[in-house]
Amino acid sequence: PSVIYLKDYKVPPFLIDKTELTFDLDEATTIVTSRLHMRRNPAFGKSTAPLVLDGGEDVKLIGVAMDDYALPPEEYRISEDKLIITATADEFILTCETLIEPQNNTRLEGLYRSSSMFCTQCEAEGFRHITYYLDRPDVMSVFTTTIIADEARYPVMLSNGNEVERGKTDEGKTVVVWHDPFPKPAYLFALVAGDLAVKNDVFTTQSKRDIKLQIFTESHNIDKVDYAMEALKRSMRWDEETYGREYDLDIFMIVAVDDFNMGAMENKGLNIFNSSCLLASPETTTDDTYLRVEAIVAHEYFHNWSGNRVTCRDWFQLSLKEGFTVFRDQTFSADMHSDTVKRVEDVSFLKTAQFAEDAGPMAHPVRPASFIEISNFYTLTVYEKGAEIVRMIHTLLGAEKFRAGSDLYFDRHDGQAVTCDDFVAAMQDASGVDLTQFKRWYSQAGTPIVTVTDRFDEATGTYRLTMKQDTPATPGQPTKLPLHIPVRVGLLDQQGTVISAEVNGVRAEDHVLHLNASEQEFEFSGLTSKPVPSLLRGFSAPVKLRYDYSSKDLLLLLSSDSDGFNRWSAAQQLAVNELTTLINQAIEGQTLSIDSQLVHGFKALLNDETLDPAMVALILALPSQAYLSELANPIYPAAIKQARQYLKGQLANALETDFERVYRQHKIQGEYQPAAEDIAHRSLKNIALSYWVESGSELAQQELVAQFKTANNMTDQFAALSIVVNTQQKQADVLLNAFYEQWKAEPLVVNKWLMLSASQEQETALETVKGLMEHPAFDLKNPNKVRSVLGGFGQSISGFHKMDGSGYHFLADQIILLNKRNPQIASRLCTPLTRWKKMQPELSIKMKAELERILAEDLSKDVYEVISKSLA
Ligand code: BAL
Ligand code: ZN
Repeated sequence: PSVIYLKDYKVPPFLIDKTELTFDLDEATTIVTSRLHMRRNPAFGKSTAPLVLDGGEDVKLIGVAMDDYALPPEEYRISEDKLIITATADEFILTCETLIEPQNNTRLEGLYRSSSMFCTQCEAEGFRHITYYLDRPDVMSVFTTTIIADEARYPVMLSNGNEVERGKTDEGKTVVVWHDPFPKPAYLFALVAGDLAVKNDVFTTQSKRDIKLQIFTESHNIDKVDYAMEALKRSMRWDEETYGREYDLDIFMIVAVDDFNMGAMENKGLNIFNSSCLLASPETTTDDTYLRVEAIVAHEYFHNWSGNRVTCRDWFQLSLKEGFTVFRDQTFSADMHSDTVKRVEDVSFLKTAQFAEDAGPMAHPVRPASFIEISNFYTLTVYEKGAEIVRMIHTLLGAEKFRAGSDLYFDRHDGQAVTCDDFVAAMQDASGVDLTQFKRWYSQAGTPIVTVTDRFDEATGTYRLTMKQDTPATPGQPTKLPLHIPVRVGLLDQQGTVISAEVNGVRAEDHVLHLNASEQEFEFSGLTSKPVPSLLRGFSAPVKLRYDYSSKDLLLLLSSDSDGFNRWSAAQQLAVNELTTLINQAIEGQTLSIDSQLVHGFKALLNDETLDPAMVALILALPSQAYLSELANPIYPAAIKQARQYLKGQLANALETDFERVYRQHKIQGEYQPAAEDIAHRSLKNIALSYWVESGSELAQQELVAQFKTANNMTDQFAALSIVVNTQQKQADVLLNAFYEQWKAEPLVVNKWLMLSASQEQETALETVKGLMEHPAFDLKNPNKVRSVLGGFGQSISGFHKMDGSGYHFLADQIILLNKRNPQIASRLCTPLTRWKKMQPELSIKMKAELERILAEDLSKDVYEVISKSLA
């Protein structure tokens, strides 16, 4: 497979001003007719270059005509996936007739069937599986789409924009025409047809236009869209208030589909969602999923401006829309709920998963320089680290100038396909803040390490911080340049009072320091004693911070810092320190033992009623297996598991009565509400219950089973089930069966059941997962089910990391099986195996052998890229 480089970018030789599509939808075959109003691109310069259109091996060309002249076979050729037409005029209408087979489309890219409906997924390069086209984001066109289908089976026929016509063919089929006045790249095209139920609503914009809102689902799910509809309206209002962005079309539609590779897709005016990211009801949906639904509805809606009105010039610029839109959805969720809780969750995820990606063989810059398959670059780096870059710009500019920058960006580039440089230029031009060095964040991969040391000069009352930055080498980037890193810092005195100090003549309690050299010193004056620094407040930059905090310092920050994020961060560091000691003891085969300081810290936490229960719950959750693996090198999975279990057990035994009290205190009476306050109480109650049960209390056990049986919401019921599965193997089977019987008619709940069942820690975990893949509830064609079972299995240390390598072998078999059927999903499944270089030696060689076995197969571009780079 060939490598595509950013440096080779050229503007397109041809443009398509108008795209007219007709879909004759049919069970067996669909005929697509396209009329493309094309002309040579003046920006390309004078040229006689042939017209090269992108297609797919699954697209059969029936005929092609230029200005109604049917081209004979000698006037065009098909080479690999391209349709090449040598002689063209400067301006012409190209008509193409193609045949596709949606029901045989298992890749779920292009037009395919999900349950009884037709739907599409065109980002990044799905449109070429529908018809021949200039399938690149800088070719923006005005689309008119005609759908012809049997109305009895497909009463709902949707595409982008507004419905402009409806009629009948001579054969009695229904014809619906949609027109989208906004020019867009093909990746934003969408079509849906099916027998769907709809929920209608209206949103009145700031300029008093009424927008028709519609959410479509299969009829049995239409009672689960109220929350998404409300979230949509909140998002529309928020984008007006926060960014001044108003919706542009007269109608906004969302459709839920069961078989979907991604979470959701922002097609213009017609978002298509994985049903797992849209449907919600108290009985079937957990708090986490409620929040996820709200965030994804917002994310896709926000793309209407950051992505659709202003789009990407090429796929290397993916973070232009994704990083910015993730930042927008994170801020939205923070505004809807708790700022600190949201920040802790986002940072936790970043430090666990994106840092691991940055340290692995697929590490790449937020704006990659090359790729084989763009689908492999819908990554945590492009999304989450990309959002951190936008957040840093916000920190450097301040809220007001950032808004001026975003206004300028949208005004300047409305209707254009642009680059990350254009985004930064708008921010810089509107604010006057020089972002030249800052732009290195886009091109340099790897997580910078910031090492901080300090000195206090008693005679002058001066406190000095020395900061060094160092970014480790990543594939293709052996050396790195210093970045511009905003480090937000505050100081506390030894009693825990936040103190103000002067930096560069400015006295404040909180300073943003600009670290832009390899090593730099910062001076704080006007102090009377050596302070405790609160570093990287709010996680002001995506870096690994190294500072030699004592446990006493961390406890002080935990109890007293005015920055909520750093209070959590201090607690996490205390727990990581303790767990690191325990992991080392486990690796060495020593008896495990803990320091009592952490117990005292946790006791104080459980008894401080002024704290946000959500924050206490986040701290009690302890650093995850995955995060501890990211920190470790090499990784000993069984030792990490043992250490976490031991620590949890010790805390549970020492604080049994505290956990019982907290559990009882945070029980909520009354109706379920997915509101921040209630979510916080439930999360603390449920984590307290898990510790209380861990202590071995009989009473706790009774409460647990009662909660499972009588809960009026899925959060509580599933929390109880998870505790049972994680702590009591014997009971687990009984309750898992009961749960399945209760919920077998609800596929999204069954997916949660599949995941939990597959993640069990037991000697027979591998047999369990094999059994699940044979279960009637499993379906290899459905990405959610594959992710549930194989993703769940990846969490089972005793299953996946079995010392004989059989867990890895099993996963490799599934990757090979899915490689051709659904390359995107197969490629994602490779991730755990790509970490082989960091595993303990006995496991590392077994993982590597599986990667080599996969590489010997005839691979899709997607899987080939990940596996070959992992072995390089
Ligand atoms: N654009 C793909 C799905 C998303 O990021 O919104
Ligand atoms: Zn997105």
